[in-house]
Amino acid sequence: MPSNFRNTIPSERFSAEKGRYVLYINYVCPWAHRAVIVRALKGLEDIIQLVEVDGRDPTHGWYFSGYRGPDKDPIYGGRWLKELYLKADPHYSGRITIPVLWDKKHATIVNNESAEITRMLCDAFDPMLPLEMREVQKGPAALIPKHLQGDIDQLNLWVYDTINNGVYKVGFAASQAAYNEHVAKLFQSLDRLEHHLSQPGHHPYLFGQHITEADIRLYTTLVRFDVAYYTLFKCNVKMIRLDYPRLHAWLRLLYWSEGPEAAGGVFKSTTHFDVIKRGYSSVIPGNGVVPAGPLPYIMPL
Ligand SMILES: N[C@@H](CCC(=O)N[C@@H](CS)C(=O)NCC(=O)O)C(=O)O
Repeated sequence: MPSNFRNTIPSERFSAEKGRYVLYINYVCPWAHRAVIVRALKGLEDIIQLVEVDGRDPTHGWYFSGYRGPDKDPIYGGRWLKELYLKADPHYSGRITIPVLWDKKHATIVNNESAEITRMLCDAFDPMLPLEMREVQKGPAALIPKHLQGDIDQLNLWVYDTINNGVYKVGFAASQAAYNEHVAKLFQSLDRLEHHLSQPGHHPYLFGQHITEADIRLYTTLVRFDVAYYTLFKCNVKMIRLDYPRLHAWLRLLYWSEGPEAAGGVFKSTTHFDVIKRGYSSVIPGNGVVPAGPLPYIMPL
């Protein structure tokens, strides 16, 4: 029975401590990208170590390639991410996925579910941050303001099912019928978001004047849409840049933002288009040739 690494910080076993945890990520991955953005927006760079796992082998999974990121695990010296999973649970037989939030103290995985890691990072380390960085202190500018939590959760739910995960259901559909079903749901949801952004209190960001967790979760999928999912995952009914003016404006606002709301430009600095294009080209059956366009990868503001 595969383990589930679904622990929480803070908890009795996993207290919030500086220098204790490591976030293993890859820049192709939209799930890892969420956690990377929240870590930066919350100013957790000195509190949680970030390690890039660049290589992916079809048989053994993620490894430290040395091409991007280190050529071995900086904590234990291993070559494969799998080694960390097996250290955490010698009987582990599930998928070896990123992101991984690792605890150096107990030498184990705290959590490997991006939605939970992302949510945790929003406030778990707040007691060690300056007052103005804490969720409670930020009120309406918090990543998950109290009064919006229900709305954010609700939006996250259908965005996850039909968009974040939806693009994968389309891209890996095993039959025409499955493809037809999921591609229809994907574009219905994008249409719904386009409408959402036209409603009062729902722009420039999804819930008004401030970036919330919902924006971050949607961003990591939509910034990959035109450059990867449109061609490589056959999500090609419409393009964000050509067919969704409000979503396109929202996407560019986040990408190009260099103000304090984006921690000086974290959306842009963590979006590596070449890595994304090469990564998705290699997971789709074929010869790995990377498509040239669309150019530019993201339009100016
Ligand atoms: N539910 C997981 C999914 C993470 C996930 O699927 N990550 C991909 C990279 S984008 C992965 O590591 N795949 C490796 C595999 O499935 O073998 C999460 O959101 O954290």
